[in-house]
Formats: sequence, structure tokens, C-alpha cells
Amino acid sequence: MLNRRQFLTLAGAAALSGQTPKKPNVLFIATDDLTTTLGCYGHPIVKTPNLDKLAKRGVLFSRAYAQFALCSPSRSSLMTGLGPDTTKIYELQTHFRSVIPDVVTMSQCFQKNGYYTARVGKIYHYGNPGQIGTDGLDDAPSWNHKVNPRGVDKDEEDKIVNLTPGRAFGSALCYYASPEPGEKHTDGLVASETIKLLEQNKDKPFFIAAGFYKPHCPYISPKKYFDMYPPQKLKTYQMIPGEMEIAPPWAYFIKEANFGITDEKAHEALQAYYAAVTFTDDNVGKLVAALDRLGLTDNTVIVFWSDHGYALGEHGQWMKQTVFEAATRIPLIFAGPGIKAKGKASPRTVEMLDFYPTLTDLCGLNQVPSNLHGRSLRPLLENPNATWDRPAISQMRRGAGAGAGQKAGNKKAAGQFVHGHSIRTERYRFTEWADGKEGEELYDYKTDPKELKNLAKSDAHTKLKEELRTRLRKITKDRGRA
Ligand SMILES: [Ca+2]
Repeated sequence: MLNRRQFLTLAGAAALSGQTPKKPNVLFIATDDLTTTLGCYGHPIVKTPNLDKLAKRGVLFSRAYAQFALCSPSRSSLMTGLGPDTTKIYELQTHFRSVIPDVVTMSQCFQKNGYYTARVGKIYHYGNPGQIGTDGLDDAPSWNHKVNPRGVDKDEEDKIVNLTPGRAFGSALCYYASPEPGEKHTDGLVASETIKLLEQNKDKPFFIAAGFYKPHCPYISPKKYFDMYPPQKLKTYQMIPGEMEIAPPWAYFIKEANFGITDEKAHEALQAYYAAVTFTDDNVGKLVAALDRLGLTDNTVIVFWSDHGYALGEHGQWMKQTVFEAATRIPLIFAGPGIKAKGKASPRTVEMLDFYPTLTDLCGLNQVPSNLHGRSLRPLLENPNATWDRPAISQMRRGAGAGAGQKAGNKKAAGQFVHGHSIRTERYRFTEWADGKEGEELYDYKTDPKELKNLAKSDAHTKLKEELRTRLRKITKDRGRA
């Protein structure tokens, strides 16, 4: 935010030119199921030149976490600014308005402050790929305008190679190297439709959200991206013996390691996922280039995020629906006005709940709800190493109907659920299932970055565990945990 003197100077200059100072815009860029396999996060193979450039213009968060590693619970939480135990959204069917009808979402708060708000593609939950081209589980009051692109990939689904037959395309390791150019794919259209909105609305304060569908499965991207990643050159995750017995059974979403596929097929899945990541990077690059071309860069806050992380074989898991590091950690970059520390990374633990208070703070909005569960990241955008006492919280719910692909070993009787709550500090993660009755986990990332030693039963760590549990329960109780 500008200080008073800066504001008056700007206001004075604007008064002389006959204009009122314009509030910063927001370009809100969402991806679906993207983990931190990006150049700017140090990945040795995946090419993401556009995101690397964006990171140089802003602050990259190296320990940013999703509240819940599944689309709708995560997106409902970040858009309302309220934790999953308050929205009560733990699955993909229920709309948060049925629980909290009058909640003011983040983009609604921008509307109340005179902004034009629009989305292109997937911001709220949207069955991917099933609901592409529809409204999905949208929230109409959040937008002045919406666009639901549908690309050529929707017509190519009969050509998809499914490495995990029996699983539907929305939750399968499956791919297609398309001969069609990127511009014709749904995500190419998300980029071009968003650019149209930027061109049409560049003179008003705007909150424009571009919601990409990739790299979520089915991994359909133009063939040229597949050609960048010959499978034999890729490294798949290699498990240690007993790796799926380290944590309580509830910790694992997939019961059969790697869905039972061969290492060769895992290489193919990696190639297709990496191709989708680079395709996404290209599409993000188009948006940033358009902002520059339209002269909007200096007055537009860009937020780049994914709705949760993604496992690529760690602990035998693929995709999401765990509270392990791979599924909860997200890529997150803020760039634009008010973000002083350009090209720096912040090691502090931050959450998706922080987006709402951060953006309303950076844009100087009024009427911001007082009950938001996150905190403005402004101090870290000014000094990425600033003192920060906030851990990140993630959670999961398992049981009957807990989500697509739930395996028999994780099932409870109808209506019975096991909740997992997890706290992540810069060094440790503590997780408890059913308040500890169904097991606990404690990892020290300083000595064990791959979560291969569960210290929950270690006598030497009893005091630390108690401290983390107390902290976790205090925070989650404040956020509606029963
Ligand atoms: Ca997702």
C-alpha cells in the first residue's frame, strides 16, 4: 500500500492531469494440479522459461501450502478466505453457498470496491475434463462476466492412452500428444479469451482470473511439448522398501503403489505431465506479454498459483488427496506494484488462505470481511525473510464418498469420516488422524526431506510433538474444527 505522502503525491499528479489515481488491477492466474516441477523451483529438467521470468519480477514462495489437496475444497477455501472446516467443503459436489449463503468471496469484495471482475475457465471447481465448456460448480455472484472455453482437446478424448484402465480420464494416468496447435486447445483459448478481456477492460480497475485446466489429467498437449521430454531421459521416483508403511494407513490415498503400473509406464506418465507443465508455462507467458503490450504491467498485481500440489510417485502416490509434502505444496508467485523484493524467494510458511487478505491489502480495498482466516503477505513481499510466526495448515477427509478413486482400505461405513489435520512449520510437519486416535505423523525436513522417518513415536521428540499438536489444535479450532 502507498503511504500517505506517496498517495497524496500521486493524487496531486492525477488531479493536475484531471484523473483520479487508478487502483491496482489483479491478474489472477490459476493452474490445476501443478506441483513445483518448475525451473524457478530448481527442477533440473522441466522447461518453464515464462514462469522463471515472472519469478524474477516478483516474490516466489518456496513453502506455500494448499488448505486441502483436492480442487473444490481448496478453491472454495481460498476464494472465501475461510478454512475447510468452516466452508465444510470436503468433496466435489457441494457448493459453499449451501453452507455459508451470504459469504463475500474475494472477487465479490473487489466488485464492492468498484472493480470489474471476470473469470475465464476454471476458478471454482469444474470437473476436469468432464465439465469443460460448462459453468462447472461456479459462483455467479463472484463475476461480472465469465467465459467457458472448450478446445479441440475435448474432441480428442477417444484417442487418449490410459495407463490405468478402469480409472476415468479425470483421475487416471492418461495422455495424448495432440497434432493440433496450442491455440486450439482449451488452455490456449483460456489465454486468448483472457487477453481479449484485458484489452476490453484496461481502463477500469479489474480483477481478471484466468483458470487453466492443465496440467490436470488427461495430459493432452500439443505433441511438440512431448518431444521435449524423451521418457528414457526422465527419472521416476524410486521407493524404499516399506515406504508405504511409514505413516498410518489413512495417510495414503492410493493403496497399491503407483496404481500397480510398471516403471516404464511411469516414465510415460512423467513425460506427459511435464509436457503439460511446459504447455501451461507457454500460456501463462502469453498473458504476461499481453499485460506488457497493453502498458498494464506497472499497475497490475499478478498472482500465479495452483490449487494444490501433485505427487509423482512419492510414497507410491500419484496426484493429490494426501497431506504429504508433494500434494500440499504449491507453486506461488506474486509480482507487480507493492511487491518490492523482486526476484527473491521467501522461505516462510504461507497458505492459500493468505491470498484474499494479501490482494485486498495490496489494492487498498474497503469492506474487507473481518473474519478471514489468512493474513496479508505484504511484509514478506517487502522482505521475504521478515520474521513470520505463522505455520501452514493442510487437511484431508477420508471415508465413505470422500472422493473419486477412494480405495477400499481407506473406507469407513456410510456417513463416517476420518479427518486428518496437519501443521507445517519451516522445519517440521505434524499430522493427526481422527485427533490422533487413528495415528500420527511427525517429519523433520531438515534431516529427512523425503518424509521417510515418522518420528511420532520417538521419545526424543515427545515435547516437540506436544507443542505442534497444541498449535495445530488452537489454529484449527479457530477455523471451525469440531
Ligand atoms: Ca486440482
